[in-house]
Amino acid sequence: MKHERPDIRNVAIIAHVDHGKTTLVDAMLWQSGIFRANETVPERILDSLALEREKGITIMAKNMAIRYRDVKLNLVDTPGHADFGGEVERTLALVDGVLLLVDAAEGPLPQTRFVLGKALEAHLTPVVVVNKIDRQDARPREVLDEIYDLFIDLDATEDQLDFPVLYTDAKRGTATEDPRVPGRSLAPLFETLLRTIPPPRSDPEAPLQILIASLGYDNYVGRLAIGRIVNGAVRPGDRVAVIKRDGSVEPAKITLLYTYEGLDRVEAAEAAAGDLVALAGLEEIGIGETVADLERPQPLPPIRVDEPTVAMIFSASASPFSGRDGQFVTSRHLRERLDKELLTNVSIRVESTDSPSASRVSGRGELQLAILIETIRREGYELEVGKPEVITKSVDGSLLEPMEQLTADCPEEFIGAVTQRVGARKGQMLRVVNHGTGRVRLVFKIPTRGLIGYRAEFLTDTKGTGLLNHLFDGWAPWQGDIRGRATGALVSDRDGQATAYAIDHLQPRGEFFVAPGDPVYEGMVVGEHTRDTDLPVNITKEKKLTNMRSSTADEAIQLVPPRRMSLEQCLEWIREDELVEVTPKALRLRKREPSA
Ligand SMILES: Nc1nc2c(ncn2[C@@H]2O[C@H](COP(=O)(O)OP(=O)(O)OP(=O)(O)O)[C@@H](O)[C@H]2O)c(=O)[nH]1
Ligand SMILES: [Mg+2]
Repeated sequence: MKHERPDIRNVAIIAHVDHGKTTLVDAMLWQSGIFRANETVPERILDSLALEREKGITIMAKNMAIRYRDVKLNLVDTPGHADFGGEVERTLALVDGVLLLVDAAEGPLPQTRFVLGKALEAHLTPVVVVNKIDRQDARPREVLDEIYDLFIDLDATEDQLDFPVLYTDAKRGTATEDPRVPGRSLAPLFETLLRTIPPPRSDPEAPLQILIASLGYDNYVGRLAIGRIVNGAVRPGDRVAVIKRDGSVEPAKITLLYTYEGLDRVEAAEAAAGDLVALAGLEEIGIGETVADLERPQPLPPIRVDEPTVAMIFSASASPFSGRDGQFVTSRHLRERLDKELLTNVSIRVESTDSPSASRVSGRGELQLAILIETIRREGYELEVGKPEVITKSVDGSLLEPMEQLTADCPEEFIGAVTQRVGARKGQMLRVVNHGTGRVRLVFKIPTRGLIGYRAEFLTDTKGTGLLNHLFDGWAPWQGDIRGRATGALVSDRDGQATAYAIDHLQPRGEFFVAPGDPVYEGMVVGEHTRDTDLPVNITKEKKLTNMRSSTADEAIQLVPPRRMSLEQCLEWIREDELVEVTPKALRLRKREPSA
């Protein structure tokens, strides 16, 4: 007989990017009464990392707990961007059900498919929420049909197809069972979750087993292992066994035990099967490992996470400017930082290379790697990174490369431009969906390689009005050559400072990335050439001052403002023989060999 915990529900909130998960969690927190009425609470409070706030996206999954009637609802908010899919996969190991959120206008998108597929595979109970019903272009009925189609396409069982549906306006915090009747609060959602999501069940005879799904850090108590008690119970002070991924078993002691209340972690005297907990004292534990009974240690099935598809070489900076801005600049610093990342980030890999100063870092996409670079840069590191490349594998003697399903949403008038560009990148159109709103959705199958650098082109081609989404779609034989950037680089031929005079004279040659006064060095890429070859330039040339008048004329030069690229744009722009130099203060591009 299984033992049930009617006082607990464990639910993950999953969706495509920007469909409103974190906003809905805000409203759920408010209505559960954890904030005082006059308290000032930032919007999307769970997006607490600096980069999450800046980019307006969730990067890491986060736990919280709210009380509704007599039930504790452990909720996990997950990221919707495909590059952070690993966060969703590890989260699903903690819960018994999912709240699948879908935008009432956009409908299911690639990541909706990915997260729902994972949830159905794990036999989790779904509750469907159609969000943003306040949107002018909301089409809730059609979207619900699309959701049914998606469930069927993913081979959902009869039980799973029997999901309840709610319509929400997460911004106002309302839910309703009928889209024609406006909701007044989230009560219908809370009631549905309590009724539908099964309470955690455990085997009362089984020894202690806790599955660790993430790691945290507390300044006072050190490493925290966060996971779900699958069987048994724990108290602080308990002696336990840690079962490592390789099967080895090590004794350990739990020094402190926490459960979740609202957004806080609170110390607990005991916790039992079904609850989500954080444990201190287990210094050596990793994600996917089991905390078990000391006398009868039995491992739980490991957490499965999809393989990385994109890799980049990270090296200690070899730039002439190395050490000017950063606190951590050596290859040892960098390697230690990357090793630390491996402890908490389940979906990246770090490998050594032939060069002692370089590591090969792989992940789910350019954005995931760019976020990692941006994070360590802000911690004071300097490094340089090469062009993102796809991970290939060889099966029975043939070379395979990762493929993606690409969804492009744009106004009808751009279909031609988009199709042509995707075609050149070896994309094949699978279908066109026209909702009759003037916008269309084009679905392609394309090598992951063809996507590198495509986002910028797509935004230009659609005059900034397009939406691009992609999802890993398996492996296929190598699709042949794809042409990269069509332009060469303008390369500084000496060290010095860029001058207005030089830039003014060189302007017809291309577009510059630097402004007068910027320090430059030999081999640094200072602009994009209009032709496909690289061009060495002297960007430091000063006008000979013959008299007062010419020097004032110099100041009157009208320069085109430089193109300042973000880290992601730099990564998309570079070729194989170029690098992005990253410091806490600057991003520079350079040739691998100064005078190539
Ligand atoms: N009109 C309207 N806008 C909403 C609603 N819910 C969320 N939004 C907006 O949608 C945007 C994205 O919301 P988030 O809550 O960050 O979405 P998310 O699903 O958490 O995004 P990721 O975590 O990055 O995948 C924000 O600008 C919200 O204000 C809604 O019900 N109606
Ligand atoms: Mg979010």
